[in-house]
Amino acid sequence: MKSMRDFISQAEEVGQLLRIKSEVDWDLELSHIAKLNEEKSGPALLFENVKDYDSPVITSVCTTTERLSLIMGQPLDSTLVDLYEAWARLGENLIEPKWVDSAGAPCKENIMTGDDIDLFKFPVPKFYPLDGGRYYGTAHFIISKDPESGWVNLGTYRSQLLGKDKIGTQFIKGKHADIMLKKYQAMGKPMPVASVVGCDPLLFVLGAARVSAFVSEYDVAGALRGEPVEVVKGETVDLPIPAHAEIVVEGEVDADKFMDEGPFGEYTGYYSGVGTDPRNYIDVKCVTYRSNPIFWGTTVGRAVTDTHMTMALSYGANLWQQLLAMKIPGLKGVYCPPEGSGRFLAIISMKQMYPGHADQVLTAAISTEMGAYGLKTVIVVDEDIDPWDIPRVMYALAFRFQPNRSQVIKRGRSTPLDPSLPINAREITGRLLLDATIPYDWKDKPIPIELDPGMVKRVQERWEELGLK
Ligand SMILES: Cc1cc2nc3c(=O)[nH]c(=O)nc-3n(C[C@H](O)[C@H](O)[C@H](O)COP(=O)(O)O)c2cc1C
Ligand SMILES: [Mn+2]
Repeated sequence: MKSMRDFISQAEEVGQLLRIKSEVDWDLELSHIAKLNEEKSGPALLFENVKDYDSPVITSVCTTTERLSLIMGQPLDSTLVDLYEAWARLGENLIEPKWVDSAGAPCKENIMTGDDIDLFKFPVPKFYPLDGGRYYGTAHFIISKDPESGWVNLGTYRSQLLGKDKIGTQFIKGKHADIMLKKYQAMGKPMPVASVVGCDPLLFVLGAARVSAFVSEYDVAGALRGEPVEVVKGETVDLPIPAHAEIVVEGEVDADKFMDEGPFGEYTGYYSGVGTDPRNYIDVKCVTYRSNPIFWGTTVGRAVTDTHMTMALSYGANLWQQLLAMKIPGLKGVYCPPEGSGRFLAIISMKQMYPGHADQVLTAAISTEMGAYGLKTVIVVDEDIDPWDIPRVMYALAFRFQPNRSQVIKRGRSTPLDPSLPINAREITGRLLLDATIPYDWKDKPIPIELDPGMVKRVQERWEELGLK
Protein backbone atom coordinates (compact mmCIF):
# COMPACT_ATOMS: atom_id res chain seq x y z
CA MET A 1 0.00 0.00 0.00
CA LYS A 2 1.65 3.20 -1.20
CA SER A 3 -1.16 5.69 -1.39
CA MET A 4 -4.64 6.60 -0.28
CA ARG A 5 -5.85 5.27 -3.64
CA ASP A 6 -4.35 1.86 -2.85
CA PHE A 7 -6.14 1.92 0.51
CA ILE A 8 -9.45 2.79 -1.17
CA SER A 9 -9.26 -0.08 -3.63
CA GLN A 10 -8.15 -2.61 -1.01
CA ALA A 11 -10.79 -1.45 1.50
CA GLU A 12 -13.45 -1.63 -1.20
CA GLU A 13 -12.43 -5.19 -2.06
CA VAL A 14 -13.05 -6.34 1.50
CA GLY A 15 -16.28 -4.36 1.93
CA GLN A 16 -14.76 -1.73 4.24
CA LEU A 17 -15.53 1.37 2.19
CA LEU A 18 -18.71 3.16 1.20
CA ARG A 19 -18.91 5.75 -1.58
CA ILE A 20 -21.43 8.47 -0.75
CA LYS A 21 -22.78 9.92 -3.98
CA SER A 22 -25.45 12.28 -2.60
CA GLU A 23 -24.45 15.87 -2.00
CA VAL A 24 -23.10 16.52 1.49
CA ASP A 25 -22.16 19.90 2.98
CA TRP A 26 -18.55 20.37 4.17
CA ASP A 27 -19.98 22.65 6.86
CA LEU A 28 -20.76 20.30 9.81
CA GLU A 29 -22.85 17.81 7.78
CA LEU A 30 -19.90 15.76 6.49
CA SER A 31 -18.20 15.51 9.90
CA HIS A 32 -21.47 14.61 11.59
CA ILE A 33 -22.13 11.78 9.14
CA ALA A 34 -18.58 10.53 9.74
CA LYS A 35 -18.83 10.79 13.52
CA LEU A 36 -22.18 8.99 13.79
CA ASN A 37 -20.97 6.34 11.31
CA GLU A 38 -17.84 5.79 13.39
CA GLU A 39 -19.81 5.43 16.61
CA LYS A 40 -21.41 2.41 14.90
CA SER A 41 -17.98 1.15 13.68
CA GLY A 42 -19.17 1.75 10.12
CA PRO A 43 -17.11 1.68 6.90
CA ALA A 44 -14.59 4.21 5.63
CA LEU A 45 -16.57 6.93 3.83
CA LEU A 46 -15.62 8.45 0.50
CA PHE A 47 -17.75 11.56 -0.02
CA GLU A 48 -17.79 11.99 -3.79
CA ASN A 49 -20.17 14.93 -3.96
CA VAL A 50 -19.17 17.65 -1.51
CA LYS A 51 -21.18 20.88 -1.75
CA ASP A 52 -19.33 23.66 -3.64
CA TYR A 53 -16.47 21.29 -4.66
CA ASP A 54 -15.49 18.90 -7.43
CA SER A 55 -13.07 16.74 -5.48
CA PRO A 56 -13.82 14.12 -2.79
CA VAL A 57 -13.25 13.82 0.95
CA ILE A 58 -12.46 10.59 2.77
CA THR A 59 -13.08 9.98 6.49
CA SER A 60 -13.20 7.09 8.94
CA VAL A 61 -10.14 5.39 7.44
CA CYS A 62 -8.69 4.09 10.73
CA THR A 63 -11.89 3.54 12.74
CA THR A 64 -11.97 -0.23 13.14
CA THR A 65 -9.44 -2.89 14.03
CA GLU A 66 -10.12 -4.52 10.65
CA ARG A 67 -9.06 -1.39 8.79
CA LEU A 68 -6.06 -0.84 11.06
CA SER A 69 -5.09 -4.44 10.22
CA LEU A 70 -5.52 -3.72 6.50
CA ILE A 71 -3.33 -0.62 6.85
CA MET A 72 -0.66 -2.63 8.66
CA GLY A 73 -0.86 -5.51 6.17
CA GLN A 74 -1.89 -7.95 8.92
CA PRO A 75 -4.72 -10.55 8.95
CA LEU A 76 -8.06 -8.73 9.08
CA ASP A 77 -9.20 -10.55 12.22
CA SER A 78 -6.19 -9.35 14.27
CA THR A 79 -6.90 -7.79 17.67
CA LEU A 80 -5.20 -4.56 18.70
CA VAL A 81 -2.93 -6.68 20.91
CA ASP A 82 -1.93 -8.74 17.83
CA LEU A 83 -1.18 -5.50 15.98
CA TYR A 84 1.02 -4.31 18.86
CA GLU A 85 2.93 -7.60 18.62
CA ALA A 86 3.40 -7.18 14.87
CA TRP A 87 4.50 -3.56 15.32
CA ALA A 88 7.05 -4.49 17.99
CA ARG A 89 8.37 -7.34 15.86
CA LEU A 90 8.66 -5.44 12.57
CA GLY A 91 9.36 -1.99 13.96
CA GLU A 92 12.95 -2.66 14.97
CA ASN A 93 14.41 -2.92 11.46
CA LEU A 94 14.25 0.70 10.36
CA ILE A 95 14.25 1.30 6.59
CA GLU A 96 15.10 4.75 5.27
CA PRO A 97 12.91 6.30 2.56
CA LYS A 98 13.94 5.99 -1.06
CA TRP A 99 14.35 9.06 -3.26
CA VAL A 100 12.51 8.71 -6.57
CA ASP A 101 12.34 10.96 -9.60
CA SER A 102 10.16 14.04 -9.11
CA ALA A 103 9.12 14.06 -12.75
CA GLY A 104 6.13 11.77 -12.92
CA ALA A 105 5.60 11.66 -9.15
CA PRO A 106 1.83 11.76 -8.58
CA CYS A 107 2.07 14.50 -5.90
CA LYS A 108 3.53 16.89 -8.49
CA GLU A 109 0.66 16.65 -10.99
CA ASN A 110 -0.50 20.20 -10.17
CA ILE A 111 1.48 23.03 -8.65
CA MET A 112 0.22 26.33 -7.20
CA THR A 113 2.62 29.11 -6.24
CA GLY A 114 2.50 32.82 -5.40
CA ASP A 115 -0.87 34.55 -5.77
CA ASP A 116 -2.43 31.39 -7.21
CA ILE A 117 -2.26 29.66 -3.86
CA ASP A 118 -5.77 29.22 -2.49
CA LEU A 119 -6.41 26.54 0.10
CA PHE A 120 -10.14 27.25 -0.14
CA LYS A 121 -9.97 25.28 -3.40
CA PHE A 122 -9.97 22.14 -1.25
CA PRO A 123 -13.11 20.83 0.49
CA VAL A 124 -11.93 21.50 4.04
CA PRO A 125 -14.58 20.46 6.58
CA LYS A 126 -15.82 22.32 9.60
CA PHE A 127 -16.19 19.66 12.28
CA TYR A 128 -18.07 21.00 15.34
CA PRO A 129 -20.24 24.06 15.95
CA LEU A 130 -17.90 25.68 18.51
CA ASP A 131 -14.72 25.08 16.47
CA GLY A 132 -12.88 28.28 15.58
CA GLY A 133 -13.21 27.54 11.87
CA ARG A 134 -12.52 24.93 9.21
CA TYR A 135 -9.68 22.52 9.99
CA TYR A 136 -7.43 21.82 7.04
CA GLY A 137 -5.10 19.51 8.95
CA THR A 138 -6.63 16.69 10.99
CA ALA A 139 -5.60 13.48 9.21
CA HIS A 140 -2.41 15.16 8.06
CA PHE A 141 1.14 15.41 9.28
CA ILE A 142 3.77 18.11 9.20
CA ILE A 143 7.28 17.25 7.98
CA SER A 144 10.22 19.17 9.43
CA LYS A 145 13.96 18.69 9.70
CA ASP A 146 16.29 19.18 12.66
CA PRO A 147 18.75 21.89 11.58
CA GLU A 148 21.57 20.26 13.55
CA SER A 149 21.31 16.53 12.88
CA GLY A 150 19.16 16.37 9.74
CA TRP A 151 16.62 14.12 11.53
CA VAL A 152 13.31 14.29 9.60
CA ASN A 153 10.17 14.30 11.73
CA LEU A 154 6.55 13.57 10.80
CA GLY A 155 4.08 14.91 13.37
CA THR A 156 0.32 15.33 13.35
CA TYR A 157 -0.42 18.78 14.77
CA ARG A 158 -3.81 20.23 13.93
CA SER A 159 -4.00 22.96 11.30
CA GLN A 160 -6.81 25.45 11.11
CA LEU A 161 -7.53 27.07 7.76
CA LEU A 162 -6.60 30.68 8.57
CA GLY A 163 -6.43 32.21 5.09
CA LYS A 164 -5.94 31.28 1.47
CA ASP A 165 -2.20 30.79 2.11
CA LYS A 166 -2.10 30.36 5.90
CA ILE A 167 -2.75 27.36 8.10
CA GLY A 168 -2.37 27.21 11.87
CA THR A 169 -0.13 25.01 13.97
CA GLN A 170 -0.16 23.97 17.58
CA PHE A 171 3.12 22.35 18.56
CA ILE A 172 2.69 21.39 22.21
CA LYS A 173 5.87 21.98 24.26
CA GLY A 174 8.39 19.18 23.86
CA LYS A 175 6.80 17.74 20.71
CA HIS A 176 9.39 17.16 18.04
CA ALA A 177 8.36 20.03 15.76
CA ASP A 178 8.46 22.31 18.81
CA ILE A 179 12.01 21.19 19.64
CA MET A 180 13.06 21.85 16.05
CA LEU A 181 11.26 25.19 15.79
CA LYS A 182 13.12 26.51 18.85
CA LYS A 183 16.44 25.68 17.16
CA TYR A 184 15.45 27.58 14.01
CA GLN A 185 14.33 30.47 16.22
CA ALA A 186 17.73 30.59 17.91
CA MET A 187 19.32 30.71 14.45
CA GLY A 188 17.00 33.60 13.51
CA LYS A 189 15.41 31.60 10.70
CA PRO A 190 11.89 30.37 9.95
CA MET A 191 11.43 26.57 9.90
CA PRO A 192 10.69 25.03 6.48
CA VAL A 193 7.78 22.58 6.69
CA ALA A 194 5.45 20.54 4.51
CA SER A 195 1.96 19.37 5.44
CA VAL A 196 0.73 16.19 3.81
CA VAL A 197 -2.97 15.35 3.38
CA GLY A 198 -3.88 11.99 1.84
CA CYS A 199 -1.22 9.27 1.53
CA ASP A 200 -0.49 5.72 2.61
CA PRO A 201 -2.60 5.76 5.82
CA LEU A 202 0.30 4.21 7.74
CA LEU A 203 2.18 7.50 7.40
CA PHE A 204 -0.63 9.35 9.18
CA VAL A 205 -0.77 6.67 11.89
CA LEU A 206 2.95 7.33 12.38
CA GLY A 207 2.52 11.11 12.26
CA ALA A 208 0.21 10.73 15.25
CA ALA A 209 2.49 8.15 16.90
CA ARG A 210 4.90 8.98 19.70
CA VAL A 211 8.01 7.68 17.95
CA SER A 212 11.16 8.55 19.94
CA ALA A 213 13.11 11.74 19.26
CA PHE A 214 15.86 11.43 16.61
CA VAL A 215 14.00 8.54 14.95
CA SER A 216 12.26 9.42 11.69
CA GLU A 217 8.69 8.21 11.37
CA TYR A 218 9.57 7.54 7.70
CA ASP A 219 12.05 4.87 8.78
CA VAL A 220 9.46 3.25 11.07
CA ALA A 221 6.95 3.24 8.19
CA GLY A 222 9.58 1.49 6.08
CA ALA A 223 10.12 -1.05 8.85
CA LEU A 224 6.40 -1.82 9.25
CA ARG A 225 5.88 -2.06 5.47
CA GLY A 226 9.11 -3.98 4.88
CA GLU A 227 9.97 -1.58 2.05
CA PRO A 228 11.08 2.05 1.88
CA VAL A 229 8.62 4.93 1.54
CA GLU A 230 9.11 6.59 -1.85
CA VAL A 231 9.87 10.29 -1.49
CA VAL A 232 10.61 13.29 -3.69
CA LYS A 233 12.12 16.71 -2.95
CA GLY A 234 9.80 19.60 -2.14
CA GLU A 235 9.50 22.41 -4.69
CA THR A 236 10.46 25.13 -2.21
CA VAL A 237 11.58 23.17 0.86
CA ASP A 238 14.48 20.75 1.24
CA LEU A 239 12.34 18.00 2.75
CA PRO A 240 11.41 14.46 1.64
CA ILE A 241 7.76 14.37 0.51
CA PRO A 242 5.78 11.13 -0.05
CA ALA A 243 5.71 10.75 -3.84
CA HIS A 244 2.13 9.44 -3.77
CA ALA A 245 0.66 12.18 -1.54
CA GLU A 246 -2.65 13.75 -2.54
CA ILE A 247 -2.02 17.33 -1.33
CA VAL A 248 1.26 18.84 -0.11
CA VAL A 249 1.43 22.30 1.41
CA GLU A 250 4.97 23.70 1.55
CA GLY A 251 5.84 26.73 3.63
CA GLU A 252 7.56 28.05 6.69
CA VAL A 253 6.81 28.64 10.35
CA ASP A 254 8.30 31.68 12.04
CA ALA A 255 8.45 31.13 15.80
CA ASP A 256 8.00 34.87 16.39
CA LYS A 257 4.88 35.31 14.28
CA PHE A 258 1.36 34.52 15.52
CA MET A 259 -2.25 34.41 14.35
CA ASP A 260 -5.40 33.71 16.36
CA GLU A 261 -6.14 29.98 16.31
CA GLY A 262 -8.78 27.67 17.80
CA PRO A 263 -10.69 26.54 19.61
CA PHE A 264 -10.87 22.96 18.34
CA GLY A 265 -12.84 20.01 19.74
CA GLU A 266 -10.19 17.55 20.92
CA TYR A 267 -10.13 13.75 21.12
CA THR A 268 -10.84 14.00 24.84
CA GLY A 269 -14.36 15.07 23.92
CA TYR A 270 -13.70 18.60 25.18
CA TYR A 271 -12.17 21.84 24.00
CA SER A 272 -8.57 22.10 25.17
CA GLY A 273 -8.76 25.78 26.05
CA VAL A 274 -11.40 28.40 26.58
CA GLY A 275 -11.20 30.21 23.26
CA THR A 276 -8.88 31.53 20.62
CA ASP A 277 -5.14 31.73 21.35
CA PRO A 278 -2.27 33.30 19.41
CA ARG A 279 -0.28 30.50 17.77
CA ASN A 280 2.40 30.09 15.11
CA TYR A 281 1.23 29.33 11.61
CA ILE A 282 2.46 28.03 8.27
CA ASP A 283 3.02 30.74 5.69
CA VAL A 284 2.31 28.74 2.53
CA LYS A 285 4.74 29.16 -0.38
CA CYS A 286 3.65 26.33 -2.67
CA VAL A 287 0.94 23.68 -2.95
CA THR A 288 1.33 20.54 -5.04
CA TYR A 289 -1.50 18.05 -5.55
CA ARG A 290 -2.73 15.11 -7.53
CA SER A 291 -5.51 15.64 -10.02
CA ASN A 292 -8.90 15.12 -8.36
CA PRO A 293 -7.12 15.14 -4.96
CA ILE A 294 -8.62 13.08 -2.16
CA PHE A 295 -8.92 15.28 0.91
CA TRP A 296 -8.64 13.28 4.16
CA GLY A 297 -10.09 14.22 7.53
CA THR A 298 -10.35 12.45 10.88
CA THR A 299 -13.02 13.08 13.48
CA VAL A 300 -11.72 13.96 16.88
CA GLY A 301 -14.22 14.68 19.67
CA ARG A 302 -15.72 12.13 22.02
CA ALA A 303 -14.35 8.56 22.07
CA VAL A 304 -14.55 6.11 20.44
CA THR A 305 -14.10 7.18 16.85
CA ASP A 306 -11.42 7.46 14.21
CA THR A 307 -8.71 9.38 16.07
CA HIS A 308 -9.06 7.17 19.15
CA MET A 309 -8.50 4.00 17.16
CA THR A 310 -5.50 5.57 15.42
CA MET A 311 -3.97 6.47 18.78
CA ALA A 312 -4.91 3.18 20.45
CA LEU A 313 -2.89 1.41 17.78
CA SER A 314 0.32 3.44 17.86
CA TYR A 315 0.38 4.36 21.54
CA GLY A 316 -0.30 0.78 22.59
CA ALA A 317 2.27 -0.57 20.13
CA ASN A 318 4.92 1.85 21.36
CA LEU A 319 4.19 1.06 25.01
CA TRP A 320 4.49 -2.65 24.24
CA GLN A 321 7.72 -2.13 22.30
CA GLN A 322 9.23 -0.08 25.12
CA LEU A 323 8.19 -2.57 27.80
CA LEU A 324 9.74 -5.39 25.78
CA ALA A 325 12.94 -3.35 25.44
CA MET A 326 13.19 -3.32 29.25
CA LYS A 327 13.55 -7.10 29.07
CA ILE A 328 11.23 -7.78 31.99
CA PRO A 329 10.38 -11.50 32.06
CA GLY A 330 6.82 -12.80 32.04
CA LEU A 331 5.13 -10.06 30.00
CA LYS A 332 2.19 -11.49 28.09
CA GLY A 333 0.49 -8.51 26.50
CA VAL A 334 -0.61 -4.94 26.87
CA TYR A 335 -3.87 -3.29 25.85
CA CYS A 336 -4.44 0.44 25.68
CA PRO A 337 -8.21 0.84 25.35
CA PRO A 338 -9.46 3.20 22.60
CA GLU A 339 -11.94 4.49 25.22
CA GLY A 340 -8.91 6.15 26.82
CA SER A 341 -7.53 7.20 23.41
CA GLY A 342 -4.85 4.58 23.87
CA ARG A 343 -2.98 6.83 26.26
CA PHE A 344 -4.80 7.36 29.58
CA LEU A 345 -5.35 3.69 30.47
CA ALA A 346 -3.24 0.56 30.07
CA ILE A 347 -3.87 -3.04 31.05
CA ILE A 348 -0.95 -5.46 31.21
CA SER A 349 -1.17 -9.22 31.46
CA MET A 350 1.82 -11.08 32.95
CA LYS A 351 3.04 -14.31 34.44
CA GLN A 352 4.41 -13.55 37.90
CA MET A 353 7.76 -15.20 38.52
CA TYR A 354 9.08 -13.62 41.73
CA PRO A 355 7.90 -11.44 44.63
CA GLY A 356 7.46 -7.80 43.62
CA HIS A 357 7.20 -8.72 39.92
CA ALA A 358 3.75 -7.15 39.44
CA ASP A 359 4.94 -3.94 41.14
CA GLN A 360 7.93 -3.87 38.83
CA VAL A 361 5.69 -4.09 35.76
CA LEU A 362 3.38 -1.34 37.04
CA THR A 363 6.21 1.10 37.68
CA ALA A 364 7.94 0.07 34.44
CA ALA A 365 4.83 1.04 32.45
CA ILE A 366 4.80 4.61 33.79
CA SER A 367 8.56 4.87 33.38
CA THR A 368 8.59 4.11 29.65
CA GLU A 369 8.83 7.11 27.39
CA MET A 370 5.24 6.44 26.32
CA GLY A 371 3.84 5.89 29.81
CA ALA A 372 5.66 8.80 31.39
CA TYR A 373 3.49 11.30 29.50
CA GLY A 374 -0.22 11.24 30.20
CA LEU A 375 -0.76 7.61 31.26
CA LYS A 376 -2.97 7.82 34.34
CA THR A 377 -4.18 4.34 35.23
CA VAL A 378 -2.32 1.05 34.82
CA ILE A 379 -3.87 -2.29 35.72
CA VAL A 380 -1.85 -5.49 35.87
CA VAL A 381 -3.60 -8.87 35.63
CA ASP A 382 -2.42 -12.49 35.74
CA GLU A 383 -1.60 -14.40 32.57
CA ASP A 384 -4.93 -16.25 32.49
CA ILE A 385 -6.61 -12.98 31.53
CA ASP A 386 -6.27 -11.37 28.08
CA PRO A 387 -5.68 -7.66 28.59
CA TRP A 388 -8.23 -6.78 25.88
CA ASP A 389 -10.91 -8.93 27.51
CA ILE A 390 -12.53 -6.14 29.55
CA PRO A 391 -15.17 -8.37 31.26
CA ARG A 392 -12.33 -10.56 32.56
CA VAL A 393 -10.32 -7.49 33.60
CA MET A 394 -13.41 -6.34 35.54
CA TYR A 395 -13.53 -9.81 37.11
CA ALA A 396 -9.93 -9.44 38.26
CA LEU A 397 -10.67 -6.00 39.65
CA ALA A 398 -13.65 -7.42 41.51
CA PHE A 399 -12.13 -10.64 42.88
CA ARG A 400 -8.34 -10.31 42.92
CA PHE A 401 -7.72 -6.63 43.51
CA GLN A 402 -7.53 -5.58 47.16
CA PRO A 403 -7.56 -1.79 47.79
CA ASN A 404 -5.78 -2.16 51.15
CA ARG A 405 -2.80 -3.74 49.49
CA SER A 406 -2.67 -3.22 45.76
CA GLN A 407 -3.02 0.41 44.75
CA VAL A 408 -0.39 3.12 44.57
CA ILE A 409 -0.72 6.72 43.49
CA LYS A 410 2.25 8.45 41.88
CA ARG A 411 2.79 11.80 40.18
CA GLY A 412 3.95 12.50 36.65
CA ARG A 413 3.76 14.61 33.51
CA SER A 414 0.28 15.37 32.24
CA THR A 415 -0.96 16.30 28.80
CA PRO A 416 -2.48 19.79 28.61
CA LEU A 417 -5.56 18.16 27.09
CA ASP A 418 -6.65 16.14 30.13
CA PRO A 419 -10.09 17.49 31.05
CA SER A 420 -9.97 15.88 34.50
CA LEU A 421 -7.57 18.67 35.54
CA PRO A 422 -8.40 22.39 35.76
CA ILE A 423 -7.74 24.12 32.42
CA ASN A 424 -4.83 26.19 33.78
CA ALA A 425 -3.18 23.45 35.89
CA ARG A 426 -2.49 20.54 33.60
CA GLU A 427 1.24 20.05 33.98
CA ILE A 428 1.16 17.30 36.60
CA THR A 429 -1.19 14.33 36.87
CA GLY A 430 -1.71 11.58 39.41
CA ARG A 431 -1.04 8.01 38.26
CA LEU A 432 -2.97 5.11 39.70
CA LEU A 433 -1.31 1.69 39.68
CA LEU A 434 -3.66 -1.21 40.32
CA ASP A 435 -2.34 -4.69 40.98
CA ALA A 436 -5.22 -7.03 40.15
CA THR A 437 -3.13 -10.20 40.36
CA ILE A 438 -3.22 -12.92 43.00
CA PRO A 439 -0.16 -12.17 45.19
CA TYR A 440 2.81 -14.25 44.08
CA ASP A 441 4.08 -14.79 47.61
CA TRP A 442 0.84 -16.15 49.09
CA LYS A 443 1.41 -19.71 50.20
CA ASP A 444 -2.32 -20.38 50.40
CA LYS A 445 -3.81 -19.07 47.19
CA PRO A 446 -7.60 -19.03 46.66
CA ILE A 447 -8.61 -22.43 45.28
CA PRO A 448 -10.23 -22.01 41.89
CA ILE A 449 -13.39 -23.96 41.13
CA GLU A 450 -12.72 -26.37 38.27
CA LEU A 451 -15.29 -28.42 36.43
CA ASP A 452 -14.80 -32.16 36.33
CA PRO A 453 -13.27 -32.80 32.86
CA GLY A 454 -14.91 -36.23 32.45
CA MET A 455 -18.30 -34.82 33.32
CA VAL A 456 -17.80 -31.87 30.95
CA LYS A 457 -17.15 -34.32 28.11
CA ARG A 458 -20.21 -36.43 28.98
CA VAL A 459 -22.48 -33.40 29.22
CA GLN A 460 -21.22 -32.03 25.91
CA GLU A 461 -22.04 -35.34 24.25
CA ARG A 462 -25.60 -35.20 25.63
CA TRP A 463 -26.05 -31.49 24.75
CA GLU A 464 -28.38 -31.89 21.80
CA GLU A 465 -30.28 -34.77 23.34
CA LEU A 466 -31.07 -32.43 26.25
CA GLY A 467 -32.57 -29.93 23.80
CA LEU A 468 -29.76 -27.40 24.35
CA LYS A 469 -28.12 -25.43 21.56
C1 LIG B 1 -6.08 14.31 14.88
C2 LIG B 1 -4.92 14.63 15.78
C3 LIG B 1 -4.61 15.93 16.11
C4 LIG B 1 -3.52 16.22 16.92
N1 LIG B 1 -3.25 17.53 17.17
C5 LIG B 1 -2.14 17.85 17.87
C6 LIG B 1 -1.79 19.22 18.05
O1 LIG B 1 -2.48 20.14 17.60
N2 LIG B 1 -0.65 19.49 18.73
C7 LIG B 1 0.15 18.50 19.23
O2 LIG B 1 1.18 18.82 19.83
N3 LIG B 1 -0.17 17.19 19.11
C8 LIG B 1 -1.30 16.84 18.42
N4 LIG B 1 -1.62 15.53 18.23
C9 LIG B 1 -0.78 14.48 18.86
C10 LIG B 1 0.51 14.29 18.10
O3 LIG B 1 0.23 13.88 16.77
C11 LIG B 1 1.41 13.24 18.74
O4 LIG B 1 1.78 13.68 20.04
C12 LIG B 1 2.69 12.95 17.95
O5 LIG B 1 3.53 12.18 18.76
C13 LIG B 1 3.44 14.20 17.56
O6 LIG B 1 4.59 13.87 16.78
P1 LIG B 1 6.07 13.96 17.40
O7 LIG B 1 6.13 12.87 18.45
O8 LIG B 1 6.95 13.70 16.25
O9 LIG B 1 6.21 15.32 18.00
C14 LIG B 1 -2.71 15.19 17.43
C15 LIG B 1 -3.01 13.87 17.11
C16 LIG B 1 -4.09 13.58 16.29
C17 LIG B 1 -4.38 12.14 15.94
MN1 LIG C 1 8.61 12.35 16.06
